Amino acid sequence: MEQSFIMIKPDGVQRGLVGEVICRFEKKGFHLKGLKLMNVERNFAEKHYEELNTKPFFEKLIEYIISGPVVAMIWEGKNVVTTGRKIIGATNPSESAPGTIRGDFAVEMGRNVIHGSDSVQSAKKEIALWFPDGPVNWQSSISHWVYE
Ligand code: DAT
Ligand code: MG
Repeated sequence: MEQSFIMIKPDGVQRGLVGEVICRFEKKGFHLKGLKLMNVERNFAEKHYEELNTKPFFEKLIEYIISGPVVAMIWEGKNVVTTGRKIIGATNPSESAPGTIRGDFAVEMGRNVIHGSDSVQSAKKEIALWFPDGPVNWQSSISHWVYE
């Protein structure tokens, strides 16, 4: 089953949005397969965002990600990568639709509350980086009420 790496950024943690974010993924029918609250080191944040390291906003982005604890999660379910990005909303909160996490809770690109993997391939890479021991092995006992 497909998995995505979802991270609540420091602003989301500070603003008390952890429960709200988890609630949206849970209620959708996705299953939580990994969860931890952690402070990330600069090197680690740079590795996570290595594809953006030539962008002019890179340094600001790293400072933001290391400015407080983040909640790192693995979510599992059918099309969770694409659907997770829809739940999260567009990168720039001024363009994120109402009803999305960024559309409902964010104003600025540099304070956009949450990260979600942009492809199955990057999800695999990000999960390996953030969860070197892999996901927690469990199966939801109500899966047959979500999946036909
Ligand atoms: P996303 O987080 O939607 O996957 P991304 O991977 O392109 O977006 O960029 C990572 C983060 O970097 C994004 O959440 C906010 C920030 N960012 C992206 N583009 C930016 C820009 N043009 N100016 C400032 N910050 C930007
Ligand atoms: Mg991205």
